[in-house]
Amino acid sequence: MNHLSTTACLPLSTFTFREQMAHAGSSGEFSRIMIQLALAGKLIARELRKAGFNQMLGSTGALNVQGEEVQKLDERANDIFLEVFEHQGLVSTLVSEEMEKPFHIKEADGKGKYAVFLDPLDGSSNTDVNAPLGSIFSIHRLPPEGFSGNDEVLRKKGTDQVAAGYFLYGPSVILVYTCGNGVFQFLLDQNVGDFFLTSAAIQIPQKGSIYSANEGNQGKWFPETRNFLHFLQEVEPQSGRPYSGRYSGCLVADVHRILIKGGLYFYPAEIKKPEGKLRLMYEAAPLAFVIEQAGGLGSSGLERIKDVVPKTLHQRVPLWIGSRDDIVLAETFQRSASQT
Ligand code: AHM
Ligand code: MG
Repeated sequence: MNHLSTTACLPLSTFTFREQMAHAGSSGEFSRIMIQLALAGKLIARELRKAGFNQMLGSTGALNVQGEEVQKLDERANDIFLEVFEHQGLVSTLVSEEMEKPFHIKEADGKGKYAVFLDPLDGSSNTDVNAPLGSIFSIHRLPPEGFSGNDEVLRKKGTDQVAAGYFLYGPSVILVYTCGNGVFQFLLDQNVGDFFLTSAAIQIPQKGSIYSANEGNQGKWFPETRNFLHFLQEVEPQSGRPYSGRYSGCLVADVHRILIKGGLYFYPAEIKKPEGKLRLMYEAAPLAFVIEQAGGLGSSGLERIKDVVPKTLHQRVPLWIGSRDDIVLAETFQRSASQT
């Protein structure tokens, strides 16, 4: 990994314009989208910092489109993303975990070339306990006629993503993203109010020694998944086992750890929920894009995540993501069952 310090003084805006201008005929539109996303990240980080003072912790009492409890901060984070793109004409459509239907921005009619998919606040069960949170985004190009109300133009494979990334709200706020030419990390300088490039061309270790999964669900898993977990826990120092378990309840935080340290995260298929828990278009596919760009793999256990064709916008998928060797091994266990 190429470690840069913030003294290199490369703010996100300068970086994205410079990158985009390297492409002939570029309009700068994509850089402007990244800057609006960064603005949303900064505003959400501010909300999280003061939530304890503003009665913004806890649930709204409502359920979202997924049937899950909506936290007040889920709703606020979703509103912030809408506010930074509304009236801009930059992005045509926003699809979010918190909204049943795509949100169409009328100012973009006839010019907005992009749709943005969002998990506005990932890991929101962590809000009440001051544990890490994230936001995930994925950008797709729309056909020239734009979004006409038919979901079909939005149901694109992960391989069609133009860019994807996440914000991680931890002890510091970071932005990690890829446009398909490597993975870049930016750190928010709270005093200056800007994101600065801190790492370029991030590479995930080829093999790790950490697994991240909700082991409390073992009884719901298929036997091959339990067997795999037990394999990772066996003591065999020459093959680097046992692995250490690390699980925060925030996908972004756990996958970021895996990106930097190696190993794998998995949220597998369950016997009663073979589709898994995580959402394809705004959780699994964007993180798979980042991890693949860093040299790792993202899999459903049987298929590359980026090749899964969405049937619905809020589709779920089992997710196995991380270091190349670890995911190849996990797939071997998953396939062993499909062959019996
Ligand atoms: P969310 O986007 O509604 O927060 O749900 C996704 C989260 C992930 O961040 C996390 O890895 C997982 O769900 C935790 O689920 P569980 O509590 O079942 O372990
Ligand atoms: Mg999430």
